[in-house]
Amino acid sequence: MGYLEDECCLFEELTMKRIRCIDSHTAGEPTRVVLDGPWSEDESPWSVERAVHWLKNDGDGFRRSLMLEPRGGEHWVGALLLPPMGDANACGVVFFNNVGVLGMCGHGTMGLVRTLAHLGRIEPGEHRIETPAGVVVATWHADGRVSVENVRSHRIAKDVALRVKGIGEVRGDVAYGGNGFFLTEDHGLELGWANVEMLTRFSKALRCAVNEAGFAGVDHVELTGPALNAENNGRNFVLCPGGAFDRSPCGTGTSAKVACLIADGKLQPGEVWRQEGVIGTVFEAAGRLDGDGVVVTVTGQAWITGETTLVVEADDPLGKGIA
Ligand code: PYC
Repeated sequence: MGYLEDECCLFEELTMKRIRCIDSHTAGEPTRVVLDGPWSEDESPWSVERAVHWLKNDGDGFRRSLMLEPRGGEHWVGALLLPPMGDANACGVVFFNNVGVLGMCGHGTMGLVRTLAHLGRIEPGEHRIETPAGVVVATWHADGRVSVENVRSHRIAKDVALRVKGIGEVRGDVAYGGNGFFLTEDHGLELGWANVEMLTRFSKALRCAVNEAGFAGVDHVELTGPALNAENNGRNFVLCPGGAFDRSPCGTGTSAKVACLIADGKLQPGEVWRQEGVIGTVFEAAGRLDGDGVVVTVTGQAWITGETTLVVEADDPLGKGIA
């Protein structure tokens, strides 16, 4: 059933939209899998490319309804579930947040896989998922964990010196892990939950500086440092597009980090890197060399938090969210 349709009476059909979603969190970061797409039943299925085009052009109100307050919030990531285009694939997905469409999302893929299992649509094993960044291979493990073999990651530029307004010079790497990242250890800040306002302000200044330096594709900033828990290898704080930070260690950010570590010879292909995020939750990752990049597999776990039907009443002035 499409989101424009309604199971209830004709009056409600004319006055409200219902959108069924399954909500989950992956290591603390929420994902809202959207089951009711904007297409009509007689249309041929939408590909990932078509859904991205629609979301970027005509579907902004749909995204905003789901992601902005009062139905969402800036830390939410949405995942529009699509039918697969390739026979070998389980589904397609387009991730988005409060400011736009994402290329890939590691925690969101784990949330999607948990959701598909919750709905009884997949069994343990490997599942190929089409995303705007390319096909990723997710493994739903019998113990509840999810591994995501991400699209190929690579370092774009090493040891870039940024002039950051009000801060001075900050050096770091630019890398791709399914999204564009500026990664730096050069911050002198404590990577803790109590410090997230300062970390967010600092990271936003870095994002402006890296974009001004000509890296327009960088929309995530990853501050890295030593792990607080001795079982882990490193800790991070990741600013997502917009103003929210990732509560999880960030799957695409972990991929970018592993690609840089392998490029520097600080991590060997196949060696496990335990990445702690800003709230202390952990993803495990390991990479294998692939051409001039690294294919990183990131493992974590997601939990269902809600089976939601969002309602948008036709006369709601905030039907498309608070701008
Ligand atoms: O896990 O890749 C990720 C991610 C990107 C933005 C939020 N989470």
